[in-house]
Amino acid sequence: MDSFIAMNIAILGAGAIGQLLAHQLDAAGNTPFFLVKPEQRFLGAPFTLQTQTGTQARHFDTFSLADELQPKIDLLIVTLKAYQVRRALTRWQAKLSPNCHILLLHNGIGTHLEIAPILGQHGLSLGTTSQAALKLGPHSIKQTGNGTTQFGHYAGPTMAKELQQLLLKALPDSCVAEHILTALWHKLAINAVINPLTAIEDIPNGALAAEKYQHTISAVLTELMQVANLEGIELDSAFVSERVKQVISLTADNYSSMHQDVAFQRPTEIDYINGYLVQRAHAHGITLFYNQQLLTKVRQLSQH
Ligand code: KPL
Repeated sequence: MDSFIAMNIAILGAGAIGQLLAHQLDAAGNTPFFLVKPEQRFLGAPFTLQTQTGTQARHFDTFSLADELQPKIDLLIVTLKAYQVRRALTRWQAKLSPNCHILLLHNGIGTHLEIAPILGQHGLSLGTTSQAALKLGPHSIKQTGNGTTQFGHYAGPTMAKELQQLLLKALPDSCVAEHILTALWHKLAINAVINPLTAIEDIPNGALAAEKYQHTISAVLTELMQVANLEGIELDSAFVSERVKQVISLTADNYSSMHQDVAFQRPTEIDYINGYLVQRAHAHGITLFYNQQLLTKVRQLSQH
């Protein structure tokens, strides 16, 4: 018998990435369910995923806090925005069995520190993905880009081998990262440059290749390298700069998630991106001129 079938996976956050993972897990033979707010409970038509090869429709159960949670969850994948994680996990915590493993997967860093007081006996893994999907409706998404996914252990009991293998099977180009924080910092560098600058300048990602942005980009990255160093995270500065350039060119026509958040007047993830850098810098007794400037400007934009 396939050992994958016995594992129950829940996804907290039925956004574009949460739904994409649900479809991918389902295709790998393990149908997850969603934990949602009562108004998002969905008993009707299936969830649909559009890819380059066609559209697929799948049924996923949805549970809200008022429901009895059957069966127990072995792995909870949290795909909420960073600023929603602590509050949502605090609400759901009483419904989770102590050996439910938690995997956080979002842009930015910092939630692993925020949830430490409520973690109890749960094992915690962190992850990062460059897969891309767009929400077309509440239960309908379009895959807009292929990408890689990395996840790795952070605290408490480690993720069960069966769960790891299931994720590796389900998620394209995925791997277990030995140093997951280093992987998160690599993604942080990309987001710390592209997200605020595209939001502030009101431009698509590709416009950041212009000469006039190069000084700011390199200053933001120099500050990031300085904080990483103080935090004991080893990054190769040439590699990081090259990777940022590459992502600007690979996603040239896209509008970053922060650009869209500002455009649609939604909260942004700035506090977990440049804000995280500024906060960690303060903890080490230094201030960051460029990252602080981006943080201030984006906060101002999202207030308007
Ligand atoms: O992760 C992204 C985002 O928009 O949040 C990038 C990689 C910058 C792509 O737009």
